[in-house]
Amino acid sequence: MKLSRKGFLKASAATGLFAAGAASTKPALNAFSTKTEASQENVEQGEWIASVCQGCTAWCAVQVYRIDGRATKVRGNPNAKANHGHSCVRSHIGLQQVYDPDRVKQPMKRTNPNKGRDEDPEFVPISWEEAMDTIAEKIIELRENNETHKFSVWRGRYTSNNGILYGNLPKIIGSPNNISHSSICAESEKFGRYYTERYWGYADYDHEKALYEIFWGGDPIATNRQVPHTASIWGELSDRATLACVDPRFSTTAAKSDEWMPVIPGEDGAIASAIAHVILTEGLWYKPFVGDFTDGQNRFVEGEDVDEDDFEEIQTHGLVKWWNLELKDKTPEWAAERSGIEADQIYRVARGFANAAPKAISFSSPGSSMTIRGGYTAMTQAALNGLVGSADNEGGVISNGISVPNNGFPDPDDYIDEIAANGLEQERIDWGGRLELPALKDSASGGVKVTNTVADAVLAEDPYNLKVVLSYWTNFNFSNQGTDRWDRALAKIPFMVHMTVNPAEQTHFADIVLPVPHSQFERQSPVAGSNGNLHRHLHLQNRVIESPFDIRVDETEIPWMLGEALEKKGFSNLIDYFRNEFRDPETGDAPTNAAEFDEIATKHFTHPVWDPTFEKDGDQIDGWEEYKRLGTWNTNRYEFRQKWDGNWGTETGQFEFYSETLKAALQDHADKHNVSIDDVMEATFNTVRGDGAFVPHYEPAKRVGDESEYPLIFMEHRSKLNREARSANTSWYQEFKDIDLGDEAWDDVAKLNPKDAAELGIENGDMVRLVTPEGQIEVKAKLWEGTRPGVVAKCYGQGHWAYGHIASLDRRRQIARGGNNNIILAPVHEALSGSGARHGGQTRVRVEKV
Ligand SMILES: Nc1nc2c(c(=O)[nH]1)N[C@H]1C(S)=C(S)[C@@H](COP(=O)(O)OP(=O)(O)OC[C@H]3O[C@@H](n4cnc5c(=O)[nH]c(N)nc54)[C@H](O)[C@@H]3O)O[C@H]1N2
Ligand SMILES: Nc1nc2c(c(=O)[nH]1)N[C@H]1C(S)=C(S)[C@@H](COP(=O)(O)OP(=O)(O)OC[C@H]3O[C@@H](n4cnc5c(=O)[nH]c(N)nc54)[C@H](O)[C@@H]3O)O[C@H]1N2
Ligand code: SF4
Ligand SMILES: [Mo]
Repeated sequence: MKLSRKGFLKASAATGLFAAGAASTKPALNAFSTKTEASQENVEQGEWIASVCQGCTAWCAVQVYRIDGRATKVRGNPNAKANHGHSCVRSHIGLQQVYDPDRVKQPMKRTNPNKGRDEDPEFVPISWEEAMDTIAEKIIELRENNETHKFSVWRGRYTSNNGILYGNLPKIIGSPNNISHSSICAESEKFGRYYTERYWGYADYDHEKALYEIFWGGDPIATNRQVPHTASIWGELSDRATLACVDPRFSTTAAKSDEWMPVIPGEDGAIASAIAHVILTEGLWYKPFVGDFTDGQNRFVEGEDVDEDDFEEIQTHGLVKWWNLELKDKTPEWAAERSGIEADQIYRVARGFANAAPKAISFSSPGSSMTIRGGYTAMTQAALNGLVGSADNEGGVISNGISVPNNGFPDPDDYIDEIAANGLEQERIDWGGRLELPALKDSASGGVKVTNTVADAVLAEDPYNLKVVLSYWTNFNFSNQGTDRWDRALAKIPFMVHMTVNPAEQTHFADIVLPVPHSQFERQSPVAGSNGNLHRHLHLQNRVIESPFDIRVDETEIPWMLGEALEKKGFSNLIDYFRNEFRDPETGDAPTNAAEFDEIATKHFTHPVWDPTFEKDGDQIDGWEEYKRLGTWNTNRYEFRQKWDGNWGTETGQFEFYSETLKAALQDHADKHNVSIDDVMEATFNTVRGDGAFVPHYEPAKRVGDESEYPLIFMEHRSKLNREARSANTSWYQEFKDIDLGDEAWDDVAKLNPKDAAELGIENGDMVRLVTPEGQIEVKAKLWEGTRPGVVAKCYGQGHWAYGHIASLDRRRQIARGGNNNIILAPVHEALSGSGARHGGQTRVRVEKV
C-alpha cells in the first residue's frame, strides 16, 4: 500500500473517528478495520468487498480487502445478522487457498488410459473447447444407446446456483443420479429432529437467552455451523448458563464447559434416555409444554407402567408410550454401566437441564449421531427439547424451515425428451431405498441419496456401472469411509470429469480436469447461508479478484458451454432451456454467452431479495448494485412458537415422542419390500423390535472388529482449521495445527491416553500403526489425557497423498503427511437416514509400534 505520511495521518484519524463514533465500544484494532477516507493522488486505496466464506456449512457473509487487485484480508460482514461482523480463523485460510501455486490453472486431459493410484495420469493442457467437445461426445453416446442413466453428477459443497448443474442438468440429460455428499455429512442429525418435530435441516439456537446447554459431541466454538456467532457470545453465555459437553475427547467446548462427560463413543443414547428418565421420575418436565397427569400426581415411578389415560398432553404426543416402551428402566445407574459416565453426573446434568426449562438446549451434532445406530440417538436428543419445552421457544432450539425468498430456477420439464424421460425412470445407482438402506428423508424411502454406496454399486455393477461422471467440489476417494473401494471404483468409471480448485486425490482418476473459481474470491453466486442468531439470509459471493487462471464457474458457465457443445452435436435441449427460460430481471435480456448466463442466473435467483417491489419479512434493499455492495439479505428475527398449537407438521400435528411420522415412513418402506418393520430393524442393524421402533430409544453402540484382535476404540474429530478437507495444502493450516487440543504443528497424531500408552509400551513421539479391519495408517503417537482411556482419538483432514506440496510430505512420490482416517474407518451406515457413520467409535483399532 503506497501511502504518504499525510495520507497516513488522515487514514489513522478516520480510523480513530470510526472507533469513537461507532455503537460498538470495542476499539478498531487494525489498520484495515474500516475504509479510510484519504484521497491523495499518490495513495492507493484498498476496498472491502462483500463475499461469502464456504469454509464450512456456516456459510458466513464476509468482506475481503482488495488492494492492487489482490485479496489481502478477510473479516466478517457486519451487514449479516447471523455472524454480525465476525468470522473464524478459517475464513483467512481461504487467502492461502486462492493463491495456492498448486492450483489447477487450465483445463487438462488424461493421456494415460490406465487408471490407478500407481498410474501417472499424464495430464496435458487442452482448450475449453476441446474439453467441452469431449464431454458432449460422451453424453451423446449415452443418448444414442438409451443409457443416459449411466450419466451422473456428483456434488460436494455448492452455492444456491447448484439447481442448474446438480438439479436440472441431469434431468435434461436424463439421469436420476445426481449424488451429493449430504449423506456423508450430517443427515442422521436431521433425522432426529425430523421424526420428532418434522424439520429436515440444521437447527438454530437462542444462545442469548439459554440457561443450560448440553452439547452432544458438538464443539460449536471450533466447528459446527455458527462458529463466529457462538464464539463471539461464548463468554457471556458461559457466565449466564451452565454448559455440559458430552464428548469422548476433551474438545475446545469441553474445555470451556462446566461439565465434561467423556462418554464411551457411540453410547450417548444411554445418557440421553437416563436424562429423560430423571426428568420424568422427578417431575421436572416443562408442564406448560408437555402437560401433566390429570390429577397432578406424578406416576412416573421407576419400573412401573403408566396408564395413557392418566396423562393429558398439550404440545406433545406419546409421552406415556415413550415412558412405557423405553424410559421406565433407564436409570442413570443403568446408563453409567453403558456410557462410562458416573450416575451422579447424569443426575446433576439432568436436574440442571430441567430446572432451566424452557431455556435449556439439547444440542445435537454429527459426533453423536453419525454413528451406526445414531438415528435413534439424535431422536432422543431432540426429544429432550420437547421434555423441557425448549423446542421452538425462547432460549431454546429453532427447528423451523423458514425459507428465504428466491426465484428458484425455471422448470426444465419441457426440455426433457423421451430418451431423457426413459433414463430418469431407471433405478438409481446409490441403493437408497433398498431394504437395508431406507434413507428416510422427508418420510420417503430412498429420500436421501447415499453417497458412499456409489463406490460399491460401481464395483458390483449393481444395478449398472456409471459411464460418464461430472463431479464438482468433491474428493470422494478421500472423504468417504473406505477409500480403497473408491480408488478402485474411480479406476473403473470410463469417463470422469473433475471440476476442482486443487488437484486432489479424486483428480488423479479424472479424464478431464477443469479449473474452477475459488468460491470465496473468484465467483459471483448466491449462498443461502445457515440460519444463525435467529436469522436466515441470502448472501452473495462476489468476484473479489480477477483470477490469474483460466477458470470457469462450475455451476453456471460450464453447463452453458456444455449446452453449446451438445447443440453442435445435434442435441440442443440444454442450451435451449438456458436461452429460452432465463431472463435478466432488470433488462429482460436473454443470456447469449456463458458469462452472461452466470450473472443472469444469480440475478434471477436472488431477484426477490434485492428488488424493493417484492414484499418480504426482512431487509429492504434498493436494487442489484446495492445488494452486491451489502453482500447479504437478512430475514427479520425469528418469532418463537410458530410451530406450537398444532403446527408441528407431524402426522399428529404435535411434537412427537411416539413418532407416528416415523411409523408411517417405516411402514411405507416395509410395504415396499413386502416385509415387516421388525425385518427393517434387523436389516438396518437396530436391536429394537415392535413399537419401540417409533420412540426415541437407546441402541447399544455397534462396532466393526473383534475386541480380542482390536482392543481399543477409534474415534475422530474435525479441526478448527479444516475447511472440510480442503485447507491442508496451506502453511497456515500446518503451522497452527496445534490449535486443536493435543495436536502438533505440521503433523497428524494419534492421541492416546497415557494409561493405554503405558500398557502398550508406547512413548510420546513413537511412530505407530493404527490397524482396523478396514485398513491401516502410520502416524505419530501423542500421549494426551484428553482422550478417554480405551479410545484412540485422531483429527480428520490430513493424510493427503495428492493434494499439493504442503498437504503431502512428498507429493511426487505420493507420500502423505499423516494418515487419512477414512482409510481405517469402515464404510458403514446409519441406515435409517442413509448416513455414512463416521462416528460413535464405529471401528475398533489395534495400535502397533512401528
Ligand atoms: N472447523 C470446522 N468446522 C466445520 C467444518 C470443518 O471442516 N471444520 N465442517 C462443517 C461441516 S461440513 C459439518 S457437517 C459440521 C459438522 O459438525 P460437528 O458438530 O463439528 O461434527 P463432527 O466434527 O463430525 O463431530 C463433532 C464432535 O464429535 C465428537 N465425537 C466423535 N465420536 C463421538 C461419540 O461417539 N459421541 C460423542 N458425544 N461425540 C463424539 C468429536 O470429538 C467431535 O468433537 O461442521 C461444519 N463446521
Ligand atoms: N473421516 C471423516 N470423513 C469425512 C468427514 C469427517 O469429519 N471425517 N467429514 C464429512 C463431511 S461433514 C463432509 S461435508 C464431506 C466433504 O467431502 P467432499 O464433499 O468430498 O469435500 P472435500 O473433501 O472438502 O473436497 C472438496 C474438493 O473441492 C475442491 N475445492 C476446493 N475449493 C473449491 C471451490 O471453491 N470450488 C470447487 N468446485 N472445488 C473446490 C478441492 O480441491 C477438493 O478436491 O466429508 C465427509 N467425510
Ligand atoms: S469457515 Fe465456516 S464458520 Fe468460519 S468464517 Fe467460514 S463459513 Fe464461517
Ligand atoms: Mo458436512
